[in-house]
Amino acid sequence: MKHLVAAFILICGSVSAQSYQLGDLTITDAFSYPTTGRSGAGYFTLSNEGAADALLGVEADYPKVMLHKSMMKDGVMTMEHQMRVVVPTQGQIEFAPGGYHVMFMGLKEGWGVGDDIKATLIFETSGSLDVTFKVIERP
Ligand SMILES: [Cu+2]
Repeated sequence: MKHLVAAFILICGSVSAQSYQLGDLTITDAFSYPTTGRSGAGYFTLSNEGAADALLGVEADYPKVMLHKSMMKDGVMTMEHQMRVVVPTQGQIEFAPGGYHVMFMGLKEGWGVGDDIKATLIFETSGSLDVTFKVIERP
């Protein structure tokens, strides 16, 4: 019976089922898209119930991991390295395609649907939080 319940959760649970808590911070919807290249991006929603904090970086088992922000500059989509992403007091920030994202670089092999990308988010005051980015189908 336990097995049946687990299977049911696997099939019906959306990405949002998994959330991660660190003090007043909550991470939901941590996901990535499949990639065949040397880099991949991670996305999530970050809610803050308390005082302002800042995301300083991400650690993972890849040669280079950075916080990036995609933006239009003179009609060209560019990515800018972010040293510090502020998490406002009782606010929410979205890491999503076309905006903030975690950039994983130097991948040896691509990511496929169902892969788990493990990473640690480093916050200025709250400390560090382990999250898993689930690789899901591109919409
Ligand atoms: Cu990027």
